[in-house]
Amino acid sequence: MDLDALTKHSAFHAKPDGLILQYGTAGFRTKAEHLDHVMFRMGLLAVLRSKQTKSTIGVMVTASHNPEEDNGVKLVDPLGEMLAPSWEEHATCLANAEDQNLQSVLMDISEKVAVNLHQDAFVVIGRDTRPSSEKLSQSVIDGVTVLGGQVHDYGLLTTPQLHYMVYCRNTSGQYGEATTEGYYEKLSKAFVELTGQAFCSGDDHRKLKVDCANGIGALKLREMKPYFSQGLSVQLFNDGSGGKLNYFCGADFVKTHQKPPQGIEMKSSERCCSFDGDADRIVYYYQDVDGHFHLLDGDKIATLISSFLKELVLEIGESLNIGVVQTAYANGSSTRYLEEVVKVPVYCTKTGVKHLHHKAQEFDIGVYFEANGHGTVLFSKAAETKIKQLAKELEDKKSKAAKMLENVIDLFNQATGDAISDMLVIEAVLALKGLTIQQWDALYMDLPNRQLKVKVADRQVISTTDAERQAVKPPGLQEAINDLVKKYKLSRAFVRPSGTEDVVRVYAEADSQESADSLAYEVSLAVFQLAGGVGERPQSGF
Ligand code: NG1
Ligand code: ZN
Repeated sequence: MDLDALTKHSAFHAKPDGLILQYGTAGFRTKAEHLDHVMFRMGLLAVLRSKQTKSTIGVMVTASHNPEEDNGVKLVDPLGEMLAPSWEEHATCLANAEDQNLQSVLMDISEKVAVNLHQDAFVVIGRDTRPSSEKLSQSVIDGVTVLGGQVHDYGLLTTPQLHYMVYCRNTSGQYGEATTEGYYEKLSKAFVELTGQAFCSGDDHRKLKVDCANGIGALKLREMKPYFSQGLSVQLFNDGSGGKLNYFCGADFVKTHQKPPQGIEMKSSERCCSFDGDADRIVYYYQDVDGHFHLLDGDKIATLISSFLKELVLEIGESLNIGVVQTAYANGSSTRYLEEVVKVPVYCTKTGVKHLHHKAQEFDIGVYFEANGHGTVLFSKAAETKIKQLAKELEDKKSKAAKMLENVIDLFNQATGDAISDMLVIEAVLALKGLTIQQWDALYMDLPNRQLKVKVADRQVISTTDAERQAVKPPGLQEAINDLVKKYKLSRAFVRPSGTEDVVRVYAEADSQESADSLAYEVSLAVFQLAGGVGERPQSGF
């Protein structure tokens, strides 16, 4: 380790006084102007992680659905997964070290994780379209090179594309070719093959309007369009040519406000979807003939996909177990439908895809989706081998179903949730089953719900248990929530500190929108009073 070079370069990436950040559900995330030192240091950390795992590590510069002024960074582990939890602590320590202690903190971490400093290191980098992303990714590169690591800068990529690149590189190309063309070809080939089995019911079925949140999704989907044009025609909106990133558009806006994005022309019954700012989330929606807006979120997606997979598994007659993983934000109706109608076991984990991903790995086929539209399907190696073997057998119903499953395996980004890959799977399933978006929507009725945010002095005063469904601290809060919930029918509510914003999130659902709104408001007040609310008291009426 060239310590002189480290000292010299870290001086160019000085840490602002008093700034403390935490590696949260999606890495570090805050105002872009505060992140330069964090980027440099994450470059350093990526080198250590690469040396320790003897693998390529990814660094993604993005703040997903946050406003354009924000930015963020996260590390991607060898198989495309989120950074291991013990390393999140090292990331937090390194990011918060005072400049004069940087060297010693770095040495401490190297010792703790027993890194062989002579091992080679390789780091790949991607970034979203934020104005601050290019400069910040240069700071990551600076961090990697100062520790002697090699870098490949992919430049503009969606978050899931970077996960894909990392996975490909660490499996010697077995998973796919580590280029954007490799990604486009792999997914498109599987999509065209799969939809080729569908009974063609008119052109309209194969048209989709996509709100790209004025983000990276627009660039990449535009590049990819020609590869799958045989099976689907997409029309791009909020493609970044005019509007601001995530501003009144994108999956997060549509999900939280439960209304259409600006900048998209929706005719009645047309199928539309929205990506978020880094294209790892997707939600669908349409307007009915009476002008009412209908949202099909991650729960509806999980339901559609699980039913489809269950049918195929029954068809091939193998005992492959399917499990669905959700979080506390999943609509109660979706959980009921999955358990009672689709008849698949459903599990609840803490918020943050790393938790869902981890749980989903326990099944032959693990379907996981957050209600906000972030998710994918994982196939175990054993299931994949079995399916591929069956697909090779002579033409019969069984091998046909196995071939379709094989396409589905190729279509899902096995490393992480991916808006583009999820979109193609959903489009294929709708085409194969001949379903309109209304029919899909009618599988079950969402319980009315409301999500709110409360500002408190220190959101860590709230701690939770039971996959975040119960607050254990501060004292009295859970009792207060229990009493409020009792006042409403079919009701449920919970609170948790956000991992990406300085707020406490409140969720409530009940038998009517008025009840869900009023319950969410009352729970917000309880949080404000019992957990040190700051600023304006929560207001009723939305
Ligand atoms: P936080 O801010 O911890 O609630 C949000 C989402 C997560 C996840 C992360 C990462 C909700 C309620 N929370 O986390 O599901 O997607 O951002 O982007 O949607
Ligand atoms: Zn995202």
